[in-house]
Amino acid sequence: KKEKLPRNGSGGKERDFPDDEGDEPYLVPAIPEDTPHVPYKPLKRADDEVLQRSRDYYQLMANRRTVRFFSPEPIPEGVLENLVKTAGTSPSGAHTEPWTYVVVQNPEMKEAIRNIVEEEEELNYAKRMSRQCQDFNACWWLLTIVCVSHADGQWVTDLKPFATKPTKPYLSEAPALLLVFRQAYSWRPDGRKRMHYYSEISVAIAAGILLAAIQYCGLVALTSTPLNCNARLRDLLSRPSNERLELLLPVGRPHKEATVPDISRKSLEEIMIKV
Ligand code: IYR
Repeated sequence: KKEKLPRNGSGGKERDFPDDEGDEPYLVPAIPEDTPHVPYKPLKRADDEVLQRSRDYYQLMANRRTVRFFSPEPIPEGVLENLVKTAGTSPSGAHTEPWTYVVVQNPEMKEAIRNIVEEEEELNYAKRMSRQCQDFNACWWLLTIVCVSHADGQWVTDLKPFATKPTKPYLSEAPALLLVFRQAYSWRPDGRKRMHYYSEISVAIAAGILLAAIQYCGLVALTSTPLNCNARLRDLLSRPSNERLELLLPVGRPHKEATVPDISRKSLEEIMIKV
């Protein structure tokens, strides 16, 4: 069999749509074609109740904040399971459910994750997010001659109000870490590759539902997307090569002295346009 080349000129980069297996001798959907369609009759709510619930839910979500200081108090039994089940209700391309949620509560494993993330973040802050790296992309030849310093770039500067640092005590202090992996594809029972259409947006929606569930039950999280940690964390957690770490959420209760930056959100007028 001839080796397949990327067909859309993407140079083999990851895309939303995987190559189909067009030269397979037969095409059978991954979910049976004769899947019955059944009535869906959720509870019908009156208009005023719909309005009240939309207000209440907005209030609940408006109180969500990204928290960087955690209390070590344990999470009640069963909560993490319910949160993951809720994230698993998310819609996904062709119902492929392209996610794996790794829940870490073991202190040694949290520490091992922290070590990897801190090591990479040292490099991120000093190099990957720094001026040297940003300018290097634009003008590598000049920089290699005149500049070897690690001056702060725009990225590091833009993060200053949030007081983020390469050291991440919350990774060992929070009672649980929830790592969201995206499956770029999977395998069917017959051994063929199963396409995961729109896996990126599917996992992003699931992450939003997960954050909302965490807020609803009264816990807090830190939405973090560690840069350049994928391969090492995937290996540490024994995840397969079709999976990619998209999100690392420390989850728990805020430390009693936790603070958050005093920032506000855009107004409705700024984010909504009615046509
Ligand atoms: N991942 C780094 C840097 C960072 C980047 C963004 I964009 C943030 O909103 C926050 C942090 C860190 O976790 O420190």
